[in-house]
Order: sequence, then C-alpha cells, then structure tokens
Amino acid sequence: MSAHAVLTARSKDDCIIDQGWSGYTPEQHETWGILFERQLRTLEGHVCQEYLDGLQALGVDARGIPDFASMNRSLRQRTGWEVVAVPGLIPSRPFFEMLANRQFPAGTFIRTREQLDYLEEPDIFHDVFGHVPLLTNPAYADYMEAYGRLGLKAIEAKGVKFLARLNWYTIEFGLIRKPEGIRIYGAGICSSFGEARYVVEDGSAHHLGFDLDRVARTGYYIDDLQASYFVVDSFDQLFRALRDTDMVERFARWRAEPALSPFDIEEGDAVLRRGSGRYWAGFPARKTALK
Ligand code: HBI
Ligand code: FE
Repeated sequence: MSAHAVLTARSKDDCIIDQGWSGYTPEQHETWGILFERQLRTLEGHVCQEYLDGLQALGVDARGIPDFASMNRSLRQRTGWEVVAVPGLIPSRPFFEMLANRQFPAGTFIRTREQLDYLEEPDIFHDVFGHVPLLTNPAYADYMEAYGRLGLKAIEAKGVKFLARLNWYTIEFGLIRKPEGIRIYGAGICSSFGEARYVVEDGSAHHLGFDLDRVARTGYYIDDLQASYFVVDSFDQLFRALRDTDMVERFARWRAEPALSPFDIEEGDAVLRRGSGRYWAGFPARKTALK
C-alpha cells in the first residue's frame, strides 16, 4: 500500500498494513530497548500507576519492539482494544473511524539512533510506548472510543481543530491529579525524553485544572515544549465531559471566540501551579504558528 494510496484511502481498513514484525533488525530492537530503559528511568515516580500497570499487562519491555499480534491478545481481553499497523499519519476520517471501533493506529517504523531525542512523525515507540499502555485502563479506553466517535461528528460539523486541541492537551500532553501528587499520562510526554524531563524538573509551565472550553480554545505549538499543562482529576472526567456536552453547539461557539494562549493565565482558570515562564523568557519569535 503506497503512502499516497493511504492518503486517499476512504475506509479505515484501506489504511491497515501488516506490522512485519519478523522484519525488524537486531539493531532496531536494540533502539527500542535503549528508548524503553531511558524513558522508564525518567518516568518512574512521575507517571500514573495505570500506565505502568498497562506496560506490564501487555508484556511491553526493553527486550525489543512488541509484536502487535501477541500484544493484542491481552489488550483485547482487557478492554476490547487492538493495535493496528498503519504506514504513518492517516487522514482524520479513517483515524477517527478506527478509534470509534477500538482500533489504535500505530506506525511500524522506528527512529534511527540519531533521532533518539526528537523526530517529526510519530514512530512505533511514540505510538506503542506512549499511547497503548493506557488502553488497558477501562475508563481511559472508554474516553478514547468516545473521542473517536466525536471526531467523526466533528468532521461533519467543522470541529476537527477543537478535537486536535483536546487531543493535544489530554491524550498527548495530559497530567492527572493523584493523592500522591500530579502524575503524567499523556503519550507525548511518556515517549519524549526532553518533555518528560521538562515536566518533572522544570517549573516553567503552568498547571491548569482541565476545563473543556479552555482546552478547546487554547492553541498549541507542535514543535516545542508546552507552556501550560492541563490536569484532570480522573480519566472518567474526560469521558463525562464528552458525554455530557453538546459538542456541535460548542464547535459553533468556539469558532466565534478568539483562540487563547497557553502562555497566559485567563480569568476563571483553575491555577494549580503558576509557571515561572523561565524556559520561554529568552525565546526568539515563535517558529511555528499557534494551532
Ligand atoms: N494518524 N496515525 C495517525 N495518528 C494520529 O494520531 C493521527 C492520525 N491522523 C489524524 C490525527 N491524528 C488528527 O487528525 C487528530 O489527532 C485530530
Ligand atoms: Fe500521538
């Protein structure tokens, strides 16, 4: 299946390819192991327990790149989710269709040794190490399906931009409040060496209580660390926010309002931590536009 064919694919099944697990080289499995060990050292004590339980339940470890077929046997048993292999980023419609059907699309390529710290396109380490462990948690699994179902409605109702922001500040870079303190759950933090260190050690970013309107109106920069992180009380809070809101009505309202900045604290924000902004102080003009 050529990359072009995927981009013009109409149905989700057209985007699914074979993982080709037997084709991975020892060096690629070793790259996985290096990334796995380094991330776990950084995340221990700072990532939510549900994430660590998921890694263990799926048998994902430093030995090498997981084989989707065997990982899916335990994933399906727990929440009915499965990981399917795709060639890379796919169009929004098949993407949302997959999530609505409890299928998580994961890339099959792994970054090179030179790209250990950052790469443009999500690779199998970002998709599987970052996103998949929490799909073993029933409340998070329900949220991901609801997000997919809403995404299909958003395409019709011109709301995908707001879904992308919701994705960014929860699924990719979300934090969760636990009795023992604030913990990481976002895949983009879990799979990134730099961002995980920044979240754990650097006081530059604001921590704001999750609020659907605030998140949907807050832009983000795709190529840098976050100026604000949003903190949920539970994964169920995310599921309820989607279930209990007339999102099509909200899309219209949000479209009429100006985007909010992740740098500023707004009237009505639930400020759990006011960041120092130090990381950003010496920043030249932004490289990319606010999404
Ligand atoms: N495709 N493989 C893949 N992974 C994604 O996270 C993804 C995608 N296509 C579209 C998309 N995300 C965005 O449209 C949503 O996150 C809003
Ligand atoms: Fe991702």
